[in-house]
Amino acid sequence: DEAGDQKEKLEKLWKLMDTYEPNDPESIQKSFARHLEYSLACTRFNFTMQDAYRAAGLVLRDRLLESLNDTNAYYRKMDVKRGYYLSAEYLIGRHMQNAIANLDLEQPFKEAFQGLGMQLEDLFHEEADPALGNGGLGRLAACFLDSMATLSLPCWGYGIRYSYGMFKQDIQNGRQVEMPDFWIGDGCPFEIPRPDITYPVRLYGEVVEGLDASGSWSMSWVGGEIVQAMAYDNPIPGFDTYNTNNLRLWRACASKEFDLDQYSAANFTDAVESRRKAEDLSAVLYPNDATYEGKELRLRQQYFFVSASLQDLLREFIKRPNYKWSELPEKVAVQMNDTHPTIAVAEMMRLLVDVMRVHWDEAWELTTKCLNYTNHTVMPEALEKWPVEMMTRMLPRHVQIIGELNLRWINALVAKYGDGPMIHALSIFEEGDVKKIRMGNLAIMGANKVNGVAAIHTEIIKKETFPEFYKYCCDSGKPDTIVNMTNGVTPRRWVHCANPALSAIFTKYLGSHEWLTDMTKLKDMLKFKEDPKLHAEWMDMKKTAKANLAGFVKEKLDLDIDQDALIDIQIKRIHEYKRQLLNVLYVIHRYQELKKKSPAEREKVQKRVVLIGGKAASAYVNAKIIIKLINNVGKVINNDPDTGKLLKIAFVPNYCVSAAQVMIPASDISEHISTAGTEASGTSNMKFVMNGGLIIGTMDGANIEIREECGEDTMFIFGCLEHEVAGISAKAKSGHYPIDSRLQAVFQAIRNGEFSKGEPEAHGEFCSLIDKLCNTHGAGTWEGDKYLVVYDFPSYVDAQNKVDATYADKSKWCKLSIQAASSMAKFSTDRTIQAPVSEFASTLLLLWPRVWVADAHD
Ligand code: B1N
Repeated sequence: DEAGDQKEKLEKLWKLMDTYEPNDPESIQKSFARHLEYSLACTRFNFTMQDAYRAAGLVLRDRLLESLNDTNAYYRKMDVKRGYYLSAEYLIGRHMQNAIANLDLEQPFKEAFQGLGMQLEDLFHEEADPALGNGGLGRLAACFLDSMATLSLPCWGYGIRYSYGMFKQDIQNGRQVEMPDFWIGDGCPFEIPRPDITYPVRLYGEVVEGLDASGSWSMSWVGGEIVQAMAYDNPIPGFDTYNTNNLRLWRACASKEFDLDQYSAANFTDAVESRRKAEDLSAVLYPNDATYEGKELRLRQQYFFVSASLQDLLREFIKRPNYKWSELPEKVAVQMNDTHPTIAVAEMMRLLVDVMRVHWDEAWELTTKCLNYTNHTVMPEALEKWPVEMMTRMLPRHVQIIGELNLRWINALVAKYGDGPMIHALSIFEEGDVKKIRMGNLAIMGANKVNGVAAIHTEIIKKETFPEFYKYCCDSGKPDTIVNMTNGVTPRRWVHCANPALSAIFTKYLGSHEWLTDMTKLKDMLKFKEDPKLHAEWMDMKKTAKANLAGFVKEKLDLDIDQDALIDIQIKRIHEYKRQLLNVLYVIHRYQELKKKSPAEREKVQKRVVLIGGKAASAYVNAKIIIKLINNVGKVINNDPDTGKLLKIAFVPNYCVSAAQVMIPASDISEHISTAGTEASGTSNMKFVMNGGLIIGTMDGANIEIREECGEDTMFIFGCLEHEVAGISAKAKSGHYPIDSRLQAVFQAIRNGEFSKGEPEAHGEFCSLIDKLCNTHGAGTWEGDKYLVVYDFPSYVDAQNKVDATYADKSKWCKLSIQAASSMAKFSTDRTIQAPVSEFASTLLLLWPRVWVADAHD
């Protein structure tokens, strides 16, 4: 009989597939040769390094597919609760080195390629750096994926497969020039296109009311246009576990159900053009960090990936035999990464009520139990608000749903507080000339938990960002709706891969690599912190990292850096609140001090190399001027024969994840100098300290907690405190505070044109920057020293002096470095991810035991 016949054939196939790809060096070499020839159509005798990288990528992909498939089958079999991370950004960085490490294939891969006359590192460099994110928010998402896989948690990431990632930054004549980043180039060997997994996503159109097929009254959203979301899967292997999770990214494709009428001869090219336009949806990542542009395409992107992801996860839920909607919160937890995916609140309601026919009240209960929201910034300009007019055109049904939700919400609030300020603050709608939908308010209303990303940030959320919501939570007996989840970073990428020499030291002294999955083990390093043998190895490790950095800087900038100098690094997005300006003003001051000294005295000054890197949003004028200033200051200082050997400053172009992996290990000191209360957390601060770098910084974001963990002596703190900022600003408005005489001298040099010789345009720009700081910029529009650069300058100079003085004692510095790096357990994303699992498992995920999943498919 036919069925029996089919079963027999399948069993044959299963038998054939019964073995996994072997991982000895020779088998890896064989797989490599096979992929070169049969997947890439090269010959074994003629291929480029790029081909070799691709073939090696496919060798890894085979292995990743095995564990991905087994893991999926296992999760299904165990009917686990699943977590879904919804993020518009994933700054994943290169896959290859990380995948090799996490799959525990470092040794055989090394041997395999050495045996073929190739260095693995050379292959790593062939990989384009996937930059599907702007900065900390996107990188956090990527670190979370690594930790969720490593902890064997059944959690997937969902996002957008942008064809163009974060732009490439070129520096021409000292200015930023943006170049498109077509990272996808000839295809990424790690991703798995899934043409069979697509969902329709509707945009525009209208809502019609009426009786449906079953005779009940309902709303249906019809017309408009349909874009198809096609899945691209990116396997995310865990470290020291067989589990491999998935990052599913959606690409927009024209609808397959095209309208035949449109394809009449006259309209043919128009019709093709409209299909092409649909595909633009996932073309490009918006390059703004901590601000947003109210662009319609951006809202389309957000809805597109949210709708596809929720359709996908609900499909997985209803695949389960005898599913009941009431079980949804036991099986599904969704984390919204900032306001970008918060249309999920309305989309979940639409899918449950309109499509799945769940009763409104139950749907709302399920939605609010499943969704959670992370806030990442207190900058008011980053909390998204969409014009009601725009959203009504694009998502008419969602605006109806939001209207209904808001009505109920407001009614409940009026009953509690009467009509008044609470209502105005908490309404989803903002009144005004242009009526708007506040996505932050939609998120807090729809979320089970709301979290900030560092202790100070969470307190600011309660006091300043959403104070009325916090009051409402407290009055309703649920103050713990707003919780803190201090950020982290993954030690696999940021210590083990970025700094193999340091990883080897830890493993050697601790006797195992367990610290890579349990960073509390590093505490045992503290007993060696005075050990001269360790000191020697530690300094060697820094030397190796500095040599790598020197090679990198030579290649990018043709600049020689003295490896005995103190390496001082600031790498992050260029933003006024992050105060790269404060850094460069200090460097000018340091230069002036050096110039004043006699040659003999100069020799006593600590040598320093200051490296600054980061991208400016393309429309951010002041940030771009700051980049130009850094470059111009570098040109003068680095070429001055009096000081060139003692002080260097350079702007490192195109800062990205792979650049970070080279730069961070080499730093002695790094700058985390935002105005108190402005940087929600920061995460590079954690990476630097894990690599034995010390911090000069303000009492802001995660700096505060790092200092708590590592000890006050390991951090050079300066600047006013968060609670002092308002008072200082208020005073400044009625008469500026005095400007430190050293800073006056710096301003004078800038005004004299020392850093803009023959460049009148740059001169004007530099002067406008510092005029603003001195509060003489535009009467009546006081912005002045908004980020307290002038105010904090003197204490910053003091802190820098202390850095030099401390660095002079090499063994003291080394001890502090060991002490700090060994105290960073709190800042592993493993801790961030695990915290909610044990604290409130019902809202996030069930911890899944680490298992071997070979028998997953029955
Ligand atoms: O998120 C990071 C934090 O460590 C940083 O302090 C914080 O600045 C960063 C709109 C953002 N906040 N907001 C953004 C990014 C893109 C965008 O379009 C806002 N990024 C942060 C991780 O918590």
